[in-house]
Amino acid sequence: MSIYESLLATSKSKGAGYFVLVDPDKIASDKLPSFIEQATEAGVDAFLIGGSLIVDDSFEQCIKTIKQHTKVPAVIFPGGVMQISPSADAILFLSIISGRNPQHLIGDQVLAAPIIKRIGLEAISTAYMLVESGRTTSAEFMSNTQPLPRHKTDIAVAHAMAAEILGFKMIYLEAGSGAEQSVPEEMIGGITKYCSVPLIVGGGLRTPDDARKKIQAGAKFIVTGTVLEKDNSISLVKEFASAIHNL
Ligand code: 1GP
Repeated sequence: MSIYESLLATSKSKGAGYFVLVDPDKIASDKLPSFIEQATEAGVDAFLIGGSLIVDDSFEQCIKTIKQHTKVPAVIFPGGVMQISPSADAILFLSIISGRNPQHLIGDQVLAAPIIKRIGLEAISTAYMLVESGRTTSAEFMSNTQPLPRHKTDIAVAHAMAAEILGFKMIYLEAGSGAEQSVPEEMIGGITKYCSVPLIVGGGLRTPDDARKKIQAGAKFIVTGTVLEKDNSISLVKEFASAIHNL
């Protein structure tokens, strides 16, 4: 079974899936092993690894450490073409379809594809849709794209329809890491009403109740990152996992 199929099966059996984002720049390497082990025990369904800016060479080591300490899939969520590794289980092969920057629509993908094919890494084609979230996020600034207006559900739905017709396997509806406001439930509901592509929702989720609302609106996977970075709080991971699973 592919990682993609196993993630879908997990989401189906648990009601929704819980992904924890690990930014190698934001967790101390000596804290990573115990965080991964405890988060696995708390019920995390996959670890996403990546960041808009990775300023040291910790990326490869971070994936290796994660693989040593859990059987839960380690999936690259690349902030750029340098973030590809044979040590991971899969990569979200992203195209920023909310923007009109050709580099992020197809340019980076052309650079990355031969590497991914050569190393035999499972690529999960993912339509990445950035949504306006109150202030400029790193993803918005670094991708040099304009996010979708947060109150224009019809525009977001049309983008998601295009993603479905183009054959993307996932849609990642993203407010941006540390976003002031998370993605509106109305937008999630609009997209899932018209599109059957599994929806990942992340950015600015601070409480288990925030996550619960996104699932009730139709999200199949939830991502948290920033909220866990302060003290790598395992009790909070547990609370998120129980809010997300079996609603
Ligand atoms: C960012 O969606 C992820 O790409 C997670 O966002 O860091 O705000 O949880 P947070």
